[in-house]
Amino acid sequence: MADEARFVPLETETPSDEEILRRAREFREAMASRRTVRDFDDRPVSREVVEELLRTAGSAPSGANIQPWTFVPVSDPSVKRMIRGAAEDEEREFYESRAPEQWLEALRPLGTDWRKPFLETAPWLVAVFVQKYGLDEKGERIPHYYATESVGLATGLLIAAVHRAGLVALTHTPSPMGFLNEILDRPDNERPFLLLVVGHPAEGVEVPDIERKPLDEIAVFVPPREE
Ligand code: IYR
Repeated sequence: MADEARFVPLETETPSDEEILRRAREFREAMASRRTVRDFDDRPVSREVVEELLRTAGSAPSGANIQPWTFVPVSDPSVKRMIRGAAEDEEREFYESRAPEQWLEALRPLGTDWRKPFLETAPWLVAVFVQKYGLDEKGERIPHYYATESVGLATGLLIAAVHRAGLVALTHTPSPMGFLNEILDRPDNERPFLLLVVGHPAEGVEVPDIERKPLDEIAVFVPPREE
């Protein structure tokens, strides 16, 4: 029966405890140098590279394995120009009137403003959409479970893949992002999740002097309990 659970052996390996610790450290160190960058070089990145990055993103776990994501990579200059225009319209509104003072205060250390030239400079904009529900052949809605969480996981893997490849990314969230459906011709069941700007950093780029929280501020280990 097609919809019964079927299992295949897990492709696995059994590294030693030392090897596991070594790899955990190595990956932690590799990821520690990842930074969000807002100044991009116009050096191209091949479509083949982007395809590999997206395959990694598509390997994320998802609710009921529905894989409720659509990635829309854009490199065409005229489409990038349209996206920049629409994003800057929203961002100008945001910075000049919509954003509460407290929000602007929180953003100050990042040095951002409404101008988004990177939306044209960077070689790729990957619009990430959440499929809120699916559609069967008859156009009936198919429920999706934990769709937003799943797309968040896939995007995290995508960001890690970008870094691992030696590229940089910016998670850009113009708000509202509905213009992405129009410009990129996506259907109503897809909601924009974010726009990932991908490419090479501009020469001599600087990033905000901000810190990551130490482990003891992000993790609370439960002590072993006495019986
Ligand atoms: N979307 C705006 C504002 C912004 C909001 C957050 I939360 C950030 O972490 C960074 C920026 C912009 O892209 O400038």
